[in-house]
Amino acid sequence: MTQSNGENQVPRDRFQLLRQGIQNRSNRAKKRVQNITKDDVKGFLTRNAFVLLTIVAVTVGIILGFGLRPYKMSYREVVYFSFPGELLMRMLQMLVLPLLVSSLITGMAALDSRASGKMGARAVVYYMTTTVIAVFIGIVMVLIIHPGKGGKDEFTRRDKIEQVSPADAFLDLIRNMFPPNIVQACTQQFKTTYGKRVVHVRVTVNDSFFNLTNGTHVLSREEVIPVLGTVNSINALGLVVFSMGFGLIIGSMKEQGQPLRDFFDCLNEAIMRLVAIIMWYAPVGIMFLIAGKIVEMDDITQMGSQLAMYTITVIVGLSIHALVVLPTLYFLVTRKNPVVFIGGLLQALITAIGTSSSSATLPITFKCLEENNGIDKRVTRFVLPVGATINMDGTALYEALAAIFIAQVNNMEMNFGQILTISITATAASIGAAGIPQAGLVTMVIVLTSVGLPTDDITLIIAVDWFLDRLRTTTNVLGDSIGAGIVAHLSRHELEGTGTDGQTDNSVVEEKDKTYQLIPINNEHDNDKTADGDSNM
Ligand code: 7O9
Repeated sequence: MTQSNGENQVPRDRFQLLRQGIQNRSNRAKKRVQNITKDDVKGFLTRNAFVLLTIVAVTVGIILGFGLRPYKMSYREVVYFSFPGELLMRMLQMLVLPLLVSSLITGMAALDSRASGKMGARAVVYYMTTTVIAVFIGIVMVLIIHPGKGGKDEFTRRDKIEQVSPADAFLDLIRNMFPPNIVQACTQQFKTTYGKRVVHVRVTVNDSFFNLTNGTHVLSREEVIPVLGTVNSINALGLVVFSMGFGLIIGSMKEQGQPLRDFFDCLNEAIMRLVAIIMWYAPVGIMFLIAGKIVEMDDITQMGSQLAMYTITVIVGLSIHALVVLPTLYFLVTRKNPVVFIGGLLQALITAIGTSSSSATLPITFKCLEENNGIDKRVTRFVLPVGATINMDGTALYEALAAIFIAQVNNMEMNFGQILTISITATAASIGAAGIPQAGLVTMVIVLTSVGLPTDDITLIIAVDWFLDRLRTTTNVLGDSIGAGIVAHLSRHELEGTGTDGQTDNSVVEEKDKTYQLIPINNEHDNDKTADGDSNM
C-alpha cells in the first residue's frame, strides 16, 4: 500500500495519496489484464487443470448419478457402471504400499535422530490435540442438537453384530505393530477369532445321601477360546513401525547406508511419478465412483427424521472441525492464509470424498502438499504416512457422536463419567483403527461396550454410514495435511540446517513445475511478450 505514515501531512494530502495509490493500482491492474496473453491463460489452465477437471468430474458425476437413478439399474449393471471408478481405487491402492514404505524410510533417514525426534514430538502433540478437540466437538454437537429424541420406534433394521472383546482387540493392535513376517504384513493382519474347545473335567462324586453312583466321572463341556487368525488387509501399523526403525538405522549408517538411502529415495521418486500419471485418470475415476454410489444408494427420502437429524449433526460437527478449528489452528501457528493452503489440497480432498479411504488418497495428498503447497519432502514423507495410520480426527469425532446418539435413541442418560469413557475409547479407537482388523465396526463395538450400550444398535446408523464415511475421510485427510503444514512450519529452522542426505536430488519435479508459475507483470519492457497476443487493446 502506498500509505504515508510520515511527518506532518495534512489529512487532505493523505487522502490524495490514497486516491493516487488506488488509481495506480487500478492502472496496473488494467495493464495486467491487457497484457494477459493466450499463454498466460494456458499457463493458468495447466496449473489448475487437475483441480478444474476434478471439480467438473464431481459435478458431472452427481448429475449423471441422479440422472440415471430413475432407470433403476440392476446390481450387475451398477457393478459394470462403477468399473472405471473401481479401477481408480485399484491404481491408488497399488501405490500405497511402496509409497508408505519408501517415504517413511527416506523420511526418517534424511533426518538425524534429534531432528526426527523433535518433529515426531510435534506431530504427536498435533495429533493428540486435534483428536481431542474433534471428540469434544462431536460430543458437544450431539448433546446440543440431541438427534436421538423419541426412542427407537422409527427404526426397523435389526441384525446381529459380531461381539468383540476389547482386550483381544487391544492385543491384536499390539501384535500388528510387530509383524513376525514383513512380507505377510503387506497383505495380512492378525485378528483374534473365537474357537471352541472341549474340556474334560474329572469330578469325584461322593454322595451317600442321594445314593448316587460314587466314584470318578469325566464331564465334558465346551469352552470358547481365542484363536489367532488372520484377515486380508494391509498391516499399516506394522509396516510403519518397521519402516521407521529401518529408516532411522540406515540414516545413522553414514556412507555404508548410502546405497539403501539412494535406493529408497529413487523408489519414492519413481512412485511419485507414477502418481503424477494416475492423477490424469483420477477425474474420470472420481466421476464414476460418485455417480456409481449415487445410483446405488437407497432412497434418501425414506430416511427417518432421527437419522436425518443424526446425519446433520455429524455434518455440522465435521464442518466445524474441518472448516473452523483446523484452519484457525493453521493460521495461529503459521500466520499464513489457510484458504490458500486448503485450495492447494482440493484435489486430495475431492479424492477422499470419492474413495472414502484416506489411505487410498495418500498418493494424491503427497502430490498436493509437495507441489501445490511447497511443503518440504522430509516433512511430508515422515508426517503423512504416520498421520494416515494413526491420526483420524473425523473418525474420532464420529465414533463419540454415534455412541451418544445410540444412547439417546435408547433413552439412556449418559453421566459425565460415561461421556469421559466414550471420549477416551473413541480417541483410542481412531488411533488404533489401522491396527485393528476390520476396524470400522469393531472400534464402534468397543466404544459402545465400554459404557454398556447395546452393540446391535450400530445397525441403526449403517444406512447412512457410506455417506458420512466420505466426510470423515475428507476430515481425516485435511487433518493430516494441515498437520504436515504446521510441523513443516515449526521445524523450518532444523530443516534449513540439515538439507543434506537424500535430499539433493529431490527438487527435480518441483523445478519442472516452477516454469508454470510465470505471472505477467505490468512492465513496459516485456511488450515483445504481448506482441503475439490478441488482447493488446
Ligand atoms: C478413512 F499408511 C497407509 F496408507 F499405508 C495405510 C494403510 C491402511 C494407512 C491406514 C490404513 C488402514 O487400514 N486404515 C484404516 C482406517 C483401517 C480401518 C478403518 C479405518 C478408518 O477409516 C476411516 C473411517 O471409516 O472413519 C475413513 N474411511 O479415513 O479412510
